[in-house]
Amino acid sequence: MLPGWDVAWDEARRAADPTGAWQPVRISSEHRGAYHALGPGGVAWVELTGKAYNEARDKRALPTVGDWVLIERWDQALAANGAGVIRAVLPRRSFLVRKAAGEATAPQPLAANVDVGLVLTSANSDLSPARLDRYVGLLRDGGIEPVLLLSKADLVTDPAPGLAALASVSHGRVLAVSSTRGEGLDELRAMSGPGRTAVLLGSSGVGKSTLLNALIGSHQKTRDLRADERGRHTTTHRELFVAPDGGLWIDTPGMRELAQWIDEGDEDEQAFDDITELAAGCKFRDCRHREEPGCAVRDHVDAARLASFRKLADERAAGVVKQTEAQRIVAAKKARKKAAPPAED
Ligand SMILES: Nc1nc2c(ncn2[C@@H]2O[C@H](COP(=O)(O)OP(=O)(O)OP(=O)(O)O)[C@@H](O)[C@H]2O)c(=O)[nH]1
Ligand SMILES: [Mg+2]
Ligand SMILES: [Zn+2]
Repeated sequence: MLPGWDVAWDEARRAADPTGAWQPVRISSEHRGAYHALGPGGVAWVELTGKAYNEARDKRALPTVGDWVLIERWDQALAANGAGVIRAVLPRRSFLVRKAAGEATAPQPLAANVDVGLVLTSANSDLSPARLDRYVGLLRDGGIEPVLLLSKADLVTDPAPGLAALASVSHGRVLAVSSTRGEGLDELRAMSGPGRTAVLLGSSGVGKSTLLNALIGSHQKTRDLRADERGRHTTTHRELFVAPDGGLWIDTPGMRELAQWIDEGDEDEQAFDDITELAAGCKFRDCRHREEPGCAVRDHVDAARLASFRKLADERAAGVVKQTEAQRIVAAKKARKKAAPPAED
């Protein structure tokens, strides 16, 4: 079995599947309604039935990266004979979900069954207490231990002030790391390590994928600073990797705004970083800076600027609806294809 599987998971499996007919595997990435899963024998495609997909109340009811799921026809899926069918999602031990912003959006699950959330801030750039505080809040809400990392520690002469600033945001652990010098890697492996799952979080370019490569020797794409790619996301989707020592690590694309739930390669809200910072002072976490009471943004941002921010938010909201509908249609089509009687068995 995959590292991380234990007696308690085995019990959960028996409760969901008393005859033991289905194979437990772990979701490693998500691709518009279909999934890659890691299990005995390697990686294979798995997917939900159209019925299960359509019955899901919102995205929280669907499998996400890190979920343990039970699969029918795993062996065929491994042999690349179509996709395995997800029959059950085992109850989650922890669950990282990004909050919704605005009425047309819905909560977005980021990862399930994670033990440690590593939030990176690069030592050579300004730290944003508001943003870090949101990460810490989301992690704690999801039952995940937050650890704040000062990344690229080799770029400063003294990491102590940076670490002190991080410590003032979270009462949890803080650690300086340098992927180029290999500093802090042993401490990180000790925090997560065999059988445990860690998720790497933080803005684009802070060095999440580079750190993962240093930790586990995987081949995640990292940004080439020689190319002019400022603001571009290098990692484009969330993915679970298994380290040689049996530690499990989830890489994520940088997120600029945690309350927004379109991630994966979105950059225009960078232009509104000032609003994002001020928004930390709003009474409501999901404040849209319109009519909400206790808004800290409305009175401090120039009207024209606020108008363009709202326009972007509206476009987003419309885009969100389109995107989920498109995903639904793709999944339904696939499910119909699968529902056709198979040639054999
Ligand atoms: N000096 C130094 N540079 C680093 C370190 N870690 C990463 N970098 C550089 O920072 C840049 C961004 O690193 P990535 O690992 O691609 O950043 P990321 O957080 O994965 O970014 P996204 O995938 O876009 O979210 C690359 O050019 C790295 O070489 C480090 O420890 N020290
Ligand atoms: Mg990356
Ligand atoms: Zn507000």
